[in-house]
Amino acid sequence: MKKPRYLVDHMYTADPAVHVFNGKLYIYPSHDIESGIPENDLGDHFDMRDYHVFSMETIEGPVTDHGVAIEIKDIPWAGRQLWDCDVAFKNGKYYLYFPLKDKTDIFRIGVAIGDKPEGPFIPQEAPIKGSYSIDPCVFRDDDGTHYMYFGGLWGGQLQRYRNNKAIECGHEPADSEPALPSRVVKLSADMLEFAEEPRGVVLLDENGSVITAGDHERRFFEASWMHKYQGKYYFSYSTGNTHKLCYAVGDSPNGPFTYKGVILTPVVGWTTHHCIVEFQGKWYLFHHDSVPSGGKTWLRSLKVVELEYNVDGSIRTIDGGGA
Ligand code: FUB
Repeated sequence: MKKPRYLVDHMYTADPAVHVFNGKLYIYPSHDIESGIPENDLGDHFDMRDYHVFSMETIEGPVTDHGVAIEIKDIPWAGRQLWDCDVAFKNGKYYLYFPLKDKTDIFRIGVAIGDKPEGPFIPQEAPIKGSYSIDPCVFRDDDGTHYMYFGGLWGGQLQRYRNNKAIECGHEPADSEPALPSRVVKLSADMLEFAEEPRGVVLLDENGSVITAGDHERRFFEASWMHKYQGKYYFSYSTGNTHKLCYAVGDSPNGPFTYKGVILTPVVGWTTHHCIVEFQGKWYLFHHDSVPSGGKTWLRSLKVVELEYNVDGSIRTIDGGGA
């Protein structure tokens, strides 16, 4: 598959997290809707209220919509805005991790449990203790340990935290200071808690220096994803206001990671978001753009394209088709 393929045309879908469960691909996207809320830098226009789960038996074959897996009205602590989610499997249960603003308009990360990959998922009474910000991605390492990567700037509220504590007045560091990092944390054995304090995901440049806040072409913004290729850990993310998907490689799930390049150049639409998954012997990049909605940034559509590596393990850059 060399040309990107749109996956869903009966609703708007974004922020894919994709896993292989029981030999099939299961897609966990955000469900974009027309909320009527004007676009702003806080992302109020992304006012999503439920998640649908999709599956595919082959990459070229039909995409099945399994319907609503969980709704905001069923989440006891809900305020508003169900953003990018992810799902992990352990001991016969599926765990859906989702960011949602609580009743005080602070993003927290919740967890809901299901018996099947397509749900339904039953939410816990309260968000994960110590959780904040958005875009959880859960990665299972070969030893069975699960790690969550999370965080996002601006509307994702990451600039409101230092050392896992809320600060009085959220702000980004000065341009010459280290950029605010994504976070990584080991999950507890029951998958419902953080097993430790989240740590910063350190991104280094080619000289071993920490990427700075002013380096908007390379610094982390949101949309963390982790995959392992040939024994190396590939941390990938969006640069937000420069609209790229980039990656950095390391030897441990906790990092540090050395910046390696661009996976996807900008797409049509402000946000870019992705996941990388191996299926039936090939690697794929799932992502989104706003072409089908005529460029409306809050109405996005899922796509998939094959991802290719060079022999040295670097990823071949894909053209996103945007500006
Ligand atoms: O879908 C809302 C937000 O837009 C996501 O959480 C971000 O990653 C961006 O795609």
